[in-house]
Amino acid sequence: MSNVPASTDGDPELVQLLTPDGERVSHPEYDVDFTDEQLRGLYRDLVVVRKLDAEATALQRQGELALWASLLGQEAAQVGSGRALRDQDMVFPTYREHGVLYCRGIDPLKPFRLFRGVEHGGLDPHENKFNMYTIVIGAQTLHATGYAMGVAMDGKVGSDDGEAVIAYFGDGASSQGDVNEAFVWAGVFNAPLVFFCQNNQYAISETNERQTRVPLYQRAAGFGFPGLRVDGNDVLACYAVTRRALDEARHGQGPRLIEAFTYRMGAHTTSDDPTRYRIASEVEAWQAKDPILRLRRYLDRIGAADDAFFGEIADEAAREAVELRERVLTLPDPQPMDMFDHVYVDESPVLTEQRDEFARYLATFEGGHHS
Ligand SMILES: Cc1ncc(C[n+]2csc(CCOP(=O)(O)OP(=O)(O)O)c2C)c(N)n1
Ligand SMILES: [Mg+2]
Repeated sequence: MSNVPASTDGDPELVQLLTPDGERVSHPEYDVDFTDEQLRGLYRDLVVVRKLDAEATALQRQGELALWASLLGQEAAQVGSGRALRDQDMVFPTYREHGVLYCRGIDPLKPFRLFRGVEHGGLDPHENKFNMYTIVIGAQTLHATGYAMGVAMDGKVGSDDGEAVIAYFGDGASSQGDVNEAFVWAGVFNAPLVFFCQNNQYAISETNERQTRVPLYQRAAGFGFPGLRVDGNDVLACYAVTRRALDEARHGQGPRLIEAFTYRMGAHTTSDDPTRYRIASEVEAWQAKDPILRLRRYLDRIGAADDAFFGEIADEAAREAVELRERVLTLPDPQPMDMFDHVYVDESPVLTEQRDEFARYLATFEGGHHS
């Protein structure tokens, strides 16, 4: 028996603007008027990020990636929140935020360097205001808190041009000490930070019942800032609540917690087999709440898109996936000496010594024989 109220459609606690049937509903507090062009743009993002993600899973299955953490099912949470960011905002992702990365305008090839094992990070956090992927669960929430406190100390909050920070994490991460410490610090220092929890209902094989006795968004109250739960499969609602929370943070109103209630449709990563711990009917029930399907139904319903448009988007996504595949397969392997680069800004004498010694060692392999 679950102690956590299941989030269903019509749940008054759940912010929703688009039902699974593609019906637009209004919300007294959170509503946004989207133009047809914006709606088509969001649909395009959802389809492309899903397609690129499927390509990545295929590449891993073919031995071209060491690992992949799929975003399948979480496209709306990522695209909605990702498109709500303003240019000046800073992002701290986990290892699954490929959709946010895409919306940030970052080359989708970037995370593949990490998952192919040809680079340790492969991202300059300053270039697009998007930190490196973090695999240590919850650690990025503390990094984000420190960064956001710095933003406030630099006087960059308090106006429309203010900077806000968003930290992504999962339902499982909410049990980590790091996340709870981040809540304390962000709360008492009024940091301009949006905690964006994608509750995909699993921490590998562990369910929500093993993480919490209350809905996660309610935790925020204990730390002294507001929290809300949004339908994580509704791209419009995810956009609306994130936009508002970021704007409140940039104006100096402090942190907010958004719990995007969604479902991990795929495996935890390509190393996982979810059929070992969950039943098919549960997955099927969530297929009916698919984030892409509901937006497509809505676009159809209001006549904002036709079959030609849906076909074009599918073709475009397929083209992007083929291009990505080709680029992944031609990523250069690193040279052994590269491991000494970027260790320190100013190299230490000990490292120089090690570098020289390793170079001499490698030289003994010249000619292909090592005796
Ligand atoms: C500090 C730490 N402990 C354990 C792990 C192993 N681990 C990797 S993913 C994961 C579950 C995370 O679940 P959640 O926060 O819900 O994120 P999701 O994978 O569902 O997106 C765990 C325990 C880790 N990477 N780091
Ligand atoms: Mg999870």
